[in-house]
Amino acid sequence: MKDGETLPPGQQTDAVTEPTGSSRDLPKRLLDAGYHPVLLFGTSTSGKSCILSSLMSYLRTTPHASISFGDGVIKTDSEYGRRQLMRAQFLFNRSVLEFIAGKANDATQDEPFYVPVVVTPANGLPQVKFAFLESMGELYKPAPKTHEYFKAPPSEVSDVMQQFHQAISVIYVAPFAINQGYVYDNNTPDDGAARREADLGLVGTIKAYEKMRTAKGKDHHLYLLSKWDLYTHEKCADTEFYAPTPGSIHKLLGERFNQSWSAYQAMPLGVASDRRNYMQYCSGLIGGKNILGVDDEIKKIIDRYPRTLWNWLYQNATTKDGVPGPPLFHDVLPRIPRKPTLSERILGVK
Ligand SMILES: Nc1nc2c(ncn2[C@@H]2O[C@H](COP(=O)(O)OP(=O)(O)OP(=O)(O)O)[C@@H](O)[C@H]2O)c(=O)[nH]1
Ligand SMILES: [Mg+2]
Repeated sequence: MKDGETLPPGQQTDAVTEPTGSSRDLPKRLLDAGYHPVLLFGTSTSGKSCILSSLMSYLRTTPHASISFGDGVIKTDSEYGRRQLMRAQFLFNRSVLEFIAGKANDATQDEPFYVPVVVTPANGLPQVKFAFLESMGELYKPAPKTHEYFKAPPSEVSDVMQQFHQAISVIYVAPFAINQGYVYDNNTPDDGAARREADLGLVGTIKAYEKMRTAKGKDHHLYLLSKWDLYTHEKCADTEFYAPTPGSIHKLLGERFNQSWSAYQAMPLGVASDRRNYMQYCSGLIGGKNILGVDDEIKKIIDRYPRTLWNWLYQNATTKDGVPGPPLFHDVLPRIPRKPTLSERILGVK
């Protein structure tokens, strides 16, 4: 290792493992400082970190809004807190800059943490603060040997679910394919066992949310079909890439993520039931760790994804008395699930 270089969090040799209970005051700190928590869930390699990097990269490489690190939210009076801060800064600075330079994130390790960011739109819309949960997918893997089949969420998640009484946004990440790179071909399902695990993992998350979330009424939910470029074999100019019909997404989700997609649509959300959306997402044309360079025209098409997701997040964070705030960008918003028509169900047509 060169002088001055830091190892990625998790590979730090002096890292001391402390009980995750040290996160206990985080919900209050986030509330007091006016943050909107964004919880991302999904098993390993579902694409969570790349989604975060693509969101932050987008604002850092375009003039629509500035994004800065939210200082002062993470308490640093313990080794645990200092590690949390360092990992959040590492993601915001190094991982995002590497992503912009064409390198995808490494697998996330250790305990979950939040990345506090402040988004200031250039056009005079209100500033909004977000705290993005970053965690390793291993935590959401089913635990078939336990009587409940799923592990309890880590305290960094359960504390926010139980003690944060304002709105949160929850994103359930279902990867179109698990294996990295362009491995999918139409005839051979690429990685059925891993996908079943990803599907069941999301069921566990949905059940945990139902059981422990204390303020469901204000929350917003998004079921996200990630790595969408693998579906269209990186053909981004194809309408199926940038504007697939609801029928095709419903069909895919029904086939590939039947259990979690069903559980998602059946979640008893009460007054928040219309705040349940879904969309496909592409963080970039990524093969392994390499993000392929694209021309300006394709970049604009791919950028629709972070724009749409930012729209959704920004509106969620600025919703007042059930009325969504203004969109950051005038792009399409994620859709509300609807029942496929008879012809879609029978023929799979769009
Ligand atoms: N083609 C393509 N590949 C993607 C995309 N997003 C992620 N990948 C691939 O999937 C791998 C894993 O993505 P991550 O974002 O690190 O997955 P994660 O959910 O954070 O995984 P853990 O940190 O292990 O929980 C990446 O290294 C990429 O190779 C995408 O939008 N398109
Ligand atoms: Mg990750």
